[in-house]
Amino acid sequence: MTQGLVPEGERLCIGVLCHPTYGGSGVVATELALSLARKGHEVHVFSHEVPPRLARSSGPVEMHVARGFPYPLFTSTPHDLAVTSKVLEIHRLRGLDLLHAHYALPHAVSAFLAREASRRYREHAPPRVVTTLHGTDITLVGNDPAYAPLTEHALRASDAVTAVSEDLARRTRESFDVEAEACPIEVIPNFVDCELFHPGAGAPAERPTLVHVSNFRPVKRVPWLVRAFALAAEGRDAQLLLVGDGPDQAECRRVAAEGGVADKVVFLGERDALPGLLAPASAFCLTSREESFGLSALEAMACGTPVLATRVGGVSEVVEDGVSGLLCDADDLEGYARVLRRALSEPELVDGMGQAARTRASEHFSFDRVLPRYEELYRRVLAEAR
Ligand code: GMT
Repeated sequence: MTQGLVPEGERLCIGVLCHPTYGGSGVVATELALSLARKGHEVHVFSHEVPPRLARSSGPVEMHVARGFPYPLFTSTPHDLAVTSKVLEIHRLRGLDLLHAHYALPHAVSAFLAREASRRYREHAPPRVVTTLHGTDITLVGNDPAYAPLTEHALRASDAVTAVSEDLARRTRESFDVEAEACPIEVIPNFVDCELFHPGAGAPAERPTLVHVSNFRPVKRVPWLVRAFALAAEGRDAQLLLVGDGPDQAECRRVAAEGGVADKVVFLGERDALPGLLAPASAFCLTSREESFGLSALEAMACGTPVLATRVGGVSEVVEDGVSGLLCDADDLEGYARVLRRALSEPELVDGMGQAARTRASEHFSFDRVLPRYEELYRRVLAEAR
């Protein structure tokens, strides 16, 4: 076993497994894959669809879309098996040094299975497995009794595990027996492209504007945000832009109508042009019940837009209360409405916090700061196997 790192100049062959959604884990996986490829590594992305951020990029990664096929015996099509099988096929041809699984389920399991299955190939050493935990893969899905034993096994069997915040690492240790293992959970925060997400993007807003971006799942509590906005916007010229789509969208429309703000809440649906929507806003709103990090909040901060959020999970590791945004208890609807009112009526406060937000994003979470931490981890994990 070698101590230290695989040399910096060595070109690595990396497989990235991720969900092809607008959600943050797919964004982080895609941006990481693209930057590694731009640095000269051979990068293969595996998923059952092309992740949206990759679809609109001309970056030099190889995308492998692997889908199962419907068969009457299956209640649902097992795309995960097709993805795992594709990883094996590419490994045999190209010799993947490392598999980076984003979101524990099913990807850490797929990567583990691919690594074990590849042991019988003689052409290449089995790939090492790095798993990155993103949030609900631990807090809502992975720790559910339906999956917990397999999640725990996949974490223990990974050659390294990272979490996107200290809070998520702590919750993983609380939920699973992983601390005894040789590979402790390393915290590597999410990152943002501060050139793409920058202040001044987009046309100036015509009225005081709040913005929210998510997949409208119940954990995001977007109807709660609309309720607070209805309290805050009464008698004011203001609008709430809702970007994204998902199961709670219809409920949001109902709450907006009930609260008398249907004409002040704009449903934009899924959009790619985020900087132009985030930068002109007075503030970004995030009212989740659980949030391991809040990548969309970080993207807003990089645009110089302060964040008004509930104090949950790892959010306070990203947004400093009173400096780059304002935080509020998750069950305090009136308190959150007061925070919204301040953002809508105190432009100096918004400007100051917006500048602080941009500084925090670029000094702590820029691409250039975080990417080398993943590369160093890869080289360490590979050196351990040699
Ligand atoms: O759980 C989700 O909302 C999906 C997941 C994803 O795929 O985007 O989001 C999690 O990962 C993001 C990227 O690391 C984090 O920024 C989000 O905070 C996290 N979501 C939650 O913890 C609710």
